[in-house]
Amino acid sequence: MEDDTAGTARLGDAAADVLRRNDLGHLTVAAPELYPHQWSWDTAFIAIGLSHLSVSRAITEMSSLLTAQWRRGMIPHIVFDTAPGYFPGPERWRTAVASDAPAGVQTSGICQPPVHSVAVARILDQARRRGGADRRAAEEFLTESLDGWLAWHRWLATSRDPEGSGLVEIHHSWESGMDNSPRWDAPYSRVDAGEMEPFTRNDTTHVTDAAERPTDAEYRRYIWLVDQMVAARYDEEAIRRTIDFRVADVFASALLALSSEILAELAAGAGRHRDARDMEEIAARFRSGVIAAVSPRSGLAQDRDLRTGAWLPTATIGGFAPLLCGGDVAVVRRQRELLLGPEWCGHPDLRHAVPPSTSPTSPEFRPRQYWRGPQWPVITWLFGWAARRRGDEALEGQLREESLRQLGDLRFAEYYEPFTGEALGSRSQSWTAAVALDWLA
Ligand code: 9WN
Repeated sequence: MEDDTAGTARLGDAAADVLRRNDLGHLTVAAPELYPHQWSWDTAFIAIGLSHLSVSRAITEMSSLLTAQWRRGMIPHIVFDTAPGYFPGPERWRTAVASDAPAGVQTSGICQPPVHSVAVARILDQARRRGGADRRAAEEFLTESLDGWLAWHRWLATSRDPEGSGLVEIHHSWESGMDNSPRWDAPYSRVDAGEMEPFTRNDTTHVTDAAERPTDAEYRRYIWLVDQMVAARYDEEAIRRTIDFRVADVFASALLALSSEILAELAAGAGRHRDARDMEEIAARFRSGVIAAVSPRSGLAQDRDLRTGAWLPTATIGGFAPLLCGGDVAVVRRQRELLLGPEWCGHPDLRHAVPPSTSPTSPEFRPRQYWRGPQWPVITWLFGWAARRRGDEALEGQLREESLRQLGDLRFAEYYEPFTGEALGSRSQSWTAAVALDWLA
């Protein structure tokens, strides 16, 4: 990016323009063609970006996601709008078979990582800074929506960790938000997709090169798991008994710890002290779960295949979960060094020194393929934001500067080739534009 005011203004204007173009009024689509619906964790990042343009529009974004909350507390990973063309759509998810799906709105039947309270807190900060009607609206929104966010966290802490391990169990890699990351290769190698209703993918038609997306073999397994959840009528216990993919996700666990800590602060600020204590307990349990998953050898946190009990040591960005939730000073210090070192951001061939999704030194690294190597601006932002919260302004500053240089191409790509800096996946991706706006604020 040009290091001047004009360049900054141009980036801010272009980012705001992406969000305006992707705005359907009540929700912002994750991307114009590839993802024409509302996604759960995208919504949180998008609302953070929107809060710099309009506090009330940011609130609408979060509220419309909450109207799709399932009755036991789950926030679904997709809320479908009417646009055709995304597969799997509501007809494959068939959530009407579930006993707790919401009425009057069509959703998928799984969840995504809980980053929503980060957005609620950010909206509130912005609104308090602006004062007046914005402040009143954001405080009212917090009061009205708090029970929804609390129910979401409680659902994750019980339904997705019934034994109190401190790690969130997922039943599909879509729930991790990092769909084809090599994190999931070993558990997927044990998913044997059998006879199934035929389907046609649409995603590969919306990218320049289909090889930037997951493979057909991966998609068969993705849809196989969807069909298995439908057969279990989305009953969590039945799913645990029957599904071919059960993994403890260390990155989602760190986000649950971090977000619960924030939700505790929000609840305490609203005078809800018992709820605040509950959230602090959840934060402590999942923080410990994440720290216990750190490999002393690699220094990275590991996911765990719950069907075999095996830890999953692949060197992906998911391993830096402790940098999000903290919990052990020595672990965090070692991870910070690792992140900036030659296997990650300090790799000499990187165009921009931001975290690749898989270490370029790992045998599983693929520089152009989705979560197998490319850099995702939203993930860079997340690490920057968590660093700042921890008081590590130096790390945040470095990630911010490099990320802004990457985003200076004004493509707002979903992900970037780490060596060439080429934009990959979708363009005009909403959450990429949103994090640009937040970096600039
Ligand atoms: C499946 C919307 C979503 C992100 C995910 C990203 C990708 C969907 C897909 O797009 O996943 O949920 O169809 O590939 O992996 O993190 O939320 O941007």
